[in-house]
Parts: sequence; C-alpha cells; structure tokens
Amino acid sequence: MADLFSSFKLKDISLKNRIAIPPMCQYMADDGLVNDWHKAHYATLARGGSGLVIVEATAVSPEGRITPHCLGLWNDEQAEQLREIAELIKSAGATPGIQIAHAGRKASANVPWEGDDHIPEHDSRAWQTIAPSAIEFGAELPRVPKEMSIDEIKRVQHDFVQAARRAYEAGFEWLELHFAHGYLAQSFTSSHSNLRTDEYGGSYGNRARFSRETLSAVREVWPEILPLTARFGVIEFDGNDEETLSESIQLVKEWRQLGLDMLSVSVGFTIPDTNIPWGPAFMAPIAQRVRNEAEIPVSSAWGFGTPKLADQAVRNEQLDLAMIGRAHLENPNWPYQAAKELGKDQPAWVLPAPYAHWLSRYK
Ligand code: FMN
Repeated sequence: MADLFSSFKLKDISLKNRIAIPPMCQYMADDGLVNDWHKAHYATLARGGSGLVIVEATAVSPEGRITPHCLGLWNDEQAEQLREIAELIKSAGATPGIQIAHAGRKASANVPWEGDDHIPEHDSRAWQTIAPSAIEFGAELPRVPKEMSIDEIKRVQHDFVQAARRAYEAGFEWLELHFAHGYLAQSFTSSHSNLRTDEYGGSYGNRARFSRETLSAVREVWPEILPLTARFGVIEFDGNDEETLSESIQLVKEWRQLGLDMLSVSVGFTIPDTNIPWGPAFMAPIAQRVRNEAEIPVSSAWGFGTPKLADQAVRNEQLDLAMIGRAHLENPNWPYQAAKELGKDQPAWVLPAPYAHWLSRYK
C-alpha cells in the first residue's frame, strides 16, 4: 500500500515521495522575469524534502498575467532565467515542475495584498483582458473582457505551445496546464462565462474545444517521456454540481486520450457566488471519484497540510500525490514535520545532509 513517503512514477519521472508543492504565485516579478526572490523561495521549498515543486502560474503572454508582477514564459530571456530555478529545484533533489497559464478575464489585477481587484482601466498599468465572451467575473473583478476572435484563440493556443517548449528547454520535467480557477481555459468550459455561438461555445463539447486543442498542441512539443498534467476545476459548488462533475469527468477522459498523464483536481472559481464547503481535505472524495471514473492519477490541494490527512488520502487511494501549499509557506521543511509525525525512520533525512546530520545527532 502506498503512503505519503512512497515513491511515485509517472512516465520517466520518479518522485521520491508523494508530497508535492502546488503552484503558488509570488507576485514578485517585473516583466515576467525571475529575480532573487524566486531563487531563494524555490530553493528553500525544494530543500524542504518534497518530491515535486511546481513553479507558480507562469503566463504564456503578457496579457495572460494575473497581475503586473506574475512570472512569464513568452520570451527566451524569461526561459533562460527560469532555467536557474529548474536547476535549483533539481539539485535539491526534487522534480522541477511549472504551471503555464492565461488568466483571461481575471487578468490585469492588483497583487493580493494591494486589493486583488482589477486595476482601473485608465491606470497605465492596466491592460485589455480577453475571454470567450464579453462577460465580467464580477465582485472585485468587474472589468468586461473583450470577446476573443478565432484568430486570438489560435494565437493564445500557440502561446501555450511556445511556453511549453520553452519550459522543456529550460529544464522543467513536469508540466501543468492551468485549466482551472476561472482563468481562460476554465472560462471557456463553463456556461457561466462562455456564451459563444461558434464552435467554441454552446454544447459542452464545443466549450471544451479550447482545452482539448490546447492540450493536443502542447503534447506535440512536450516530450512523451515527461508528465503532462493539467489543473482543472471539476466542480463549481454552484448548486449544479452533479452535472458539472460528470461533464468534467467525461472531459478528463477525453484529455487522457489526447495524452494527459495526471489531473490536479480543483475548484472552478468561475463565478463569485458559490457555496464551497471549505474544510480540511474537502476535495478528497471528489478527487477520488475523478481518479476512479476517469481512470487517471490525481493530485489535489486544499487543506491537506496536516500530515495524517495527507497520508490517509494517499493510503485510501483518494490521491496519488498530496499537494501541500500554505503549510509550506508556514514551514518550508514540512516534509520533515510530516516524517516525524508519521513515525518515519530517520525523519531528518528527508532533508539535505547538512541539515539532516545535525538534526539526527546529540539525541
Ligand atoms: N493555484 C494555482 O493553480 N496556481 C497558482 O499560481 C496559485 N497561486 C497561489 C498563490 C498563493 C500564495 C496561494 C496561497 C495559493 C495559490 N494557488 C494557486 C492555490 C494553491 O495552489 C493551493 O491550491 C491552495 O493554496 C490550497 O492548498 P493548501 O490548503 O495546501 O494551501
């Protein structure tokens, strides 16, 4: 039976344990470029002992950034600097992953600690947002996006492909497509945000076309031997949940046929008014259902930061990988804490030797 500290193999990549750090935006970049913040941050996280570190949502184009301070992968200079991050993660013993993203109608926002709201249109830092339909998210993101033309759809898909190619060339070994959280791909899928009448709207099959085509095109450039994963909001908690979940599972099956290797099961966040049942590990049964019905390995985040909960989710075959986010911000050596609490032999040795040696001495 697998547990949190069992290894996990996907394609040619073997993770040393089932602890993964999900993408977490730092909002610390300028012009999409890595700086000292990112180097220290990702090295610290990777040295903490998790098997996989996924670099934050990295925009495939300037207008795809959530805020002016998001990372980007739309040019070679950005890729060259991200190479250092991939190397830092790898040299610490973790697998370097990256999430590539387009924020759609949620783009052009202030960083969370400066409001998390849309930058006013007249502000020189703001830019035109794009989306499947000219419908605003609402709440703190009231800006009405421009409805994308077919040419714009093709251009963004091409941007995803180029970003994937650059991610590979920069040394990342695990790619996550951000198809979740109300950003561009998720907003194509949802009838809340997609009212198109062409082949990218209407039926669920049409609304899912954007993600299917993007995934297929990325698979062409992302090596077959490396994991291609996606994060997707399979449920909205808007009262229509059974229908959304079964449509989502159907779509995940199609993605699997197109070359998807694993799904990070998440929440839609397509509309502001929902009833999300926040609580420890609340996504575990939903992730398990996707795992069983779509027959694909899954990970999930949201409240697995207590070691026993994460371990149980793996032991109960609800998750193949447990994504541990904020608990790593609180304690970057969370895997050491988990190893101690779960009674693993020589727990300090989940950390690098210069820490592990001293932590296991003088007992
Ligand atoms: N989710 C993404 O898919 N991409 C992101 O870039 C991203 N940025 C985040 C930044 C921060 C600071 C936080 C706290 C969360 C972010 N999330 C993002 C969501 C996390 O990946 C994760 O789902 C969330 O923190 C819940 O997991 P946790 O309870 O273990 O923290």
